Amino acid sequence: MIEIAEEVRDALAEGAPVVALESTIIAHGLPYPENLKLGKALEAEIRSQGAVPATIAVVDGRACVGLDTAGLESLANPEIHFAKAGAADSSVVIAKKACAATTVSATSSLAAAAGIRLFATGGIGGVHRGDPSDVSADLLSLSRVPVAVVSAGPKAILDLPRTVEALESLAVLVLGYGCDELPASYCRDSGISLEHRVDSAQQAAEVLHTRWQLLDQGGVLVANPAPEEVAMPRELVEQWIEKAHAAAESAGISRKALTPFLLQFIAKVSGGDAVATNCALALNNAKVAAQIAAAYCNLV
Ligand code: PSU
Ligand code: MN
Repeated sequence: MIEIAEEVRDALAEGAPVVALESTIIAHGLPYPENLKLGKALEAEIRSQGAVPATIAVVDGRACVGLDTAGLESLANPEIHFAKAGAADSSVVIAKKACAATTVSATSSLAAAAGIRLFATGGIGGVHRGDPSDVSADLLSLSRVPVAVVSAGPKAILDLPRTVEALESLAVLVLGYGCDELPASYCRDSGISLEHRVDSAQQAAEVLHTRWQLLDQGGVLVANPAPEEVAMPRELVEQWIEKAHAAAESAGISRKALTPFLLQFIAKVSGGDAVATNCALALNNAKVAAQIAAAYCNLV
């Protein structure tokens, strides 16, 4: 059974806004202690917008929707092992009573099962560069579950044109949030234009309401660019990404380990700047997700 924290359950029962948060970004996407700081700050940001946060992870086989402080602390602790679980892995880690951080794909399935519609993260997975067969399960999950993921677009390390094509094939709606160009996590620009744009939480909520209540369709990527003050120039980020891929190749890293490896490499080579940007954009996504959740609640 999914364990929904009392506060989250109460909010859902009252029709109050709830925002889901993933745990892989904390366990595998950021170094300690920045990861713990971010985990707490994301929850605080959602609360300050009047919504209830629900960080999702598997703890000793319990599928938790809403973690307490101790849960967040163990997730962020580098000495406690949390596996990285995508949607396909969740049943195994739950049945084996293991601990796992959930990726966007696993988190969105659990959020949907709990009745949560809005979900915030940093950047989503997609099609990897150099290996178009390495496609994140994030994309298929988004196509299936009626959840809106507010992110700063796909991660910059990915093959962005192929990622956008895949999203289109899977009928995932990509909504630019105040932008006409696909943002790519650290960077506000990608050179890829978007067809659909909204300019407020209210407009976004109206699209979501139509998509789910009228059309019974699947997930949405709300692409919210990193704030200007923290966004990084594309040329600089591209240099890091090239180095990161070369390092991954010579170390023989692929598949599931690839994304964490690339992110860790970039965190180091940027002298911590990429970590600061990733945290700031994730916080901005949490804020927008909470605002959209509030507007959505008023429509249903
Ligand atoms: N965004 C980040 N850091 C992360 C992730 C996203 O800034 O660690 C995680 C998310 O959980 C996402 C996952 O679902 O990376 C994608 O991994 P993969 O490419 O292996 O599917
Ligand atoms: Mn992969």
